[in-house]
Amino acid sequence: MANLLQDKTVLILGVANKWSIAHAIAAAARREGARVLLTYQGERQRLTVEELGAELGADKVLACDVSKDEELAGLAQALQADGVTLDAVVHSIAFANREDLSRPFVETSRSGYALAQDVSAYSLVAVARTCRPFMTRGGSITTLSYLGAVRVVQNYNVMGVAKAALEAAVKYLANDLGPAGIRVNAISAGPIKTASARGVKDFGKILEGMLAMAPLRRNTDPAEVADTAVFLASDLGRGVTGNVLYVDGGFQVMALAAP
Ligand code: 1JT
Repeated sequence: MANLLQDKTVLILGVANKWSIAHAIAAAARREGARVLLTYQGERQRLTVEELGAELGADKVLACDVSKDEELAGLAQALQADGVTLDAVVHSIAFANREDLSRPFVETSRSGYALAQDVSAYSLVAVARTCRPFMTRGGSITTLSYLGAVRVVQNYNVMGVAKAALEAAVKYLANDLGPAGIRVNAISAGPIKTASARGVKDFGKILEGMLAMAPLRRNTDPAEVADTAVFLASDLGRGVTGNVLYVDGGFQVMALAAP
């Protein structure tokens, strides 16, 4: 492609392994000539992300558990110390307790609800606030969502409610940061077999249903989600903010599948 991110620095949060959507986004950003910074969650993940970062040609790998204010402050300190200016930030982070993605939604505990909201939705607000001082040329913040935010998808449950909050946060952040030239958007990806999804009950059936119903008749490839993230991070996306872009083979428009 055409060096769409030449001379840009992109911070990517959420690389956990090579199946992570964030990993595909990092690879696409590098392909387009970006300088890439990665973060990892906790010491347990450090070596893995450092190795992936080296393979990807990432410039830096920084600590940041988004559920801890001290770690967000630490990230800011590290960016400050390196004199970094950020052009784009990708937030590809979510968490919920396994049992909350299988039991009926009505059974969700207060603590399970709060955890999903904190890690999956509030963290975008905290990351935006942390990164804003480094986005002095303006830029782009992109997060990842899923259709369960706006429709009932069996078992998505507490994550659906967290993604609904995330998509609303995208709009409020777009309004706050727009005057500084910072755009905020979400990509609503079709279901992808990441490590997080692997443990989900009946995930294979979700992928099969997608294959049968989506206009493109195939599952979502992390690389096509990554290319949309590149578009949003690049100057090509300069007029797009406060939006949710569906990268799902068109699944979202369907009501019933063709016979
Ligand atoms: C999390 C998990 C966030 C799985 C996720 C997720 N966002 C999308 N998926 C995949 C998925 C999961 C379910 C689903 C459809 C897609 C795992 C735990 C951490 C947060 O249900 C139809 C349950």
